[in-house]
Amino acid sequence: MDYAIGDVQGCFDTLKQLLKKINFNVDSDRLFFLGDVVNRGNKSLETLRFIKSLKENAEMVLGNHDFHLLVCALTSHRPNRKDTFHDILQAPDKNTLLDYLLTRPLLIEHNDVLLVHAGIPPQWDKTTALKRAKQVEKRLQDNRTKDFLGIMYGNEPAKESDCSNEDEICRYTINAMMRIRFCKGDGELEFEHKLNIDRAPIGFKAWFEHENRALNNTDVLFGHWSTLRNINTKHVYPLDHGCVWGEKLSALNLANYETTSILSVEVD
Ligand SMILES: [Mn+2]
Repeated sequence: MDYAIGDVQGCFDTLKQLLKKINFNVDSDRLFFLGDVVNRGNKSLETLRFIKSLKENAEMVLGNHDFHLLVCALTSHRPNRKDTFHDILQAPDKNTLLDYLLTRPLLIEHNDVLLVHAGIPPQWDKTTALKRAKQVEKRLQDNRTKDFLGIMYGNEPAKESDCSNEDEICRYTINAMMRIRFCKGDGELEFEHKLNIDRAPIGFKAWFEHENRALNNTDVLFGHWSTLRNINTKHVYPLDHGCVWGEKLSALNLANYETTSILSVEVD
């Protein structure tokens, strides 16, 4: 069986319980993690080591927290007070773990389903989304990764049409795929608000609510937005169920779309 799993955020004990509940078999099952596998929770190191150890039986897309770890580990950018990935930064196998993250995709196409951490802006069809993701993946893997990571933070350009060079297109792509919640119909991003979906800033909607979305008929599985529940948009599956906030961690069976959830077992 193949499963998509929402944001683990270092909640390794809850992940183990969830895998027990779905009878995860390392020889026959595959796990697709929707990003943010590290940070905020207590066991980022164990979580990342475990996912890497599954080799071809696990895949993951990069989330904003995974990306933040890379930026803090490989540039002069310092972690902030809320970050809990110091265990990885001090680990003897730090470099192999970082290399593992650097070679992860931003977007996975699995059968006809797309898996991404935050979302896909409305103006992108599948070909464009895959092309943009590839552009960033290539830069993360070339020999100037550190320079690249050093200039990828920032909310601008908010609009794809305002991008004037490849670096700006990559920054827009990273912001869109790893951080998007609200945007305009043309894909203009908005990062001031982390509000619930019913309180979109004026002129903006959740990225999947735009009627002109190019991917309206493609199943998209994503994490990142932990307050989303039971939304009415077809083909859109939010799977961050708030594990790190004491709520649930969920696995979606990709064969039948049944969701298995477990309440967080993390202790502060
Ligand atoms: Mn996230």
